[in-house]
Amino acid sequence: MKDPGHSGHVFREEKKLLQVLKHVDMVLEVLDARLPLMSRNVRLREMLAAKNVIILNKADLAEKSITGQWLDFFYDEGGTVFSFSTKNPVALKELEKKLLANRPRNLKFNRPLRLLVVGIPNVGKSSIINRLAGKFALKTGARPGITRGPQWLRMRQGWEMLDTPGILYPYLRNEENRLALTAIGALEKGAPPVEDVVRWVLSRIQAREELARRFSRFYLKGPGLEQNVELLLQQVGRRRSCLGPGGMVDLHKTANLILHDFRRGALGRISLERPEDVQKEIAAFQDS
Ligand SMILES: Nc1nc2c(ncn2[C@@H]2O[C@H](COP(=O)(O)OP(=O)(O)OP(=O)(O)O)[C@@H](O)[C@H]2O)c(=O)[nH]1
Ligand SMILES: [Mg+2]
Repeated sequence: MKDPGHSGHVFREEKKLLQVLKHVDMVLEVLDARLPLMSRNVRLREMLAAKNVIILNKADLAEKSITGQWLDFFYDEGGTVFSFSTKNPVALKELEKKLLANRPRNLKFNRPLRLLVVGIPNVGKSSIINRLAGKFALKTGARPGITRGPQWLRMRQGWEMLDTPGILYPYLRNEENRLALTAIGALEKGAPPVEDVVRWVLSRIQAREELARRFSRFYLKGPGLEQNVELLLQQVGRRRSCLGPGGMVDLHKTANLILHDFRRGALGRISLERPEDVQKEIAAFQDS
């Protein structure tokens, strides 16, 4: 299958964004709080930089302390950044206040604030607008590609917001990026096999003792700290009766179960990226 990152569709959508950019006051770049760097479309950020505000959404699914570290990370880069969760009513009031505080100073009297919302698929762009609008005006869903075209919507605060379809980075060649983006539901067409996606999520969980313990407690009802991802998959499959012919563990079924639980937050808050890991990778790269 053709790599979704290469489709002409991406470039057409980017062009449309550039056309509206001059008519908006602020751009809300929505990232997934569990995966802020890999869920960032660098091309979009560069195109829209001047008016950019970053929102780390789905903060209810990410580890609080790590989200705090990411806020510092983006702040240190000189950006305006907030964390948010559509599940948290308090966060809504705070976001409204912060957006107002960041509006351009030269906004003409009586002209409504105009905001453009961008990001990769499934990070919650339409859900954030619905929350700000106080109604379910836009279709949302737990898969990428729900929003089909740009759509303006008037908010109860008088603002005008433009929802846009999710746009992936067009050169998505790095296999780890593809696994990670599939894990958070941003990539579907041409996605890697679910077993590999779950192996990747498990490798992230296994790398951190507290997450590994929590995972084992959830599935295996014990403190078992199985280090081998394949054995762990087998154990979960057996424990959850994901079995195929001859009583063999059905890996596909097991992986789907784990991915579903991860995405709905049943495994607890899990941040898949940490600033310290990224900094270590950069240091290793520079040493090599
Ligand atoms: N747990 C949690 N789920 C969220 C949050 N925000 C959105 N979601 C869910 O994430 C899924 C995607 O939300 P959408 O608003 O459709 O995402 P989108 O970015 O508009 O996606 P596209 O239109 O496909 O690009 C939906 O199932 C939402 O209910 C959040 O803060 N926390
Ligand atoms: Mg949408």
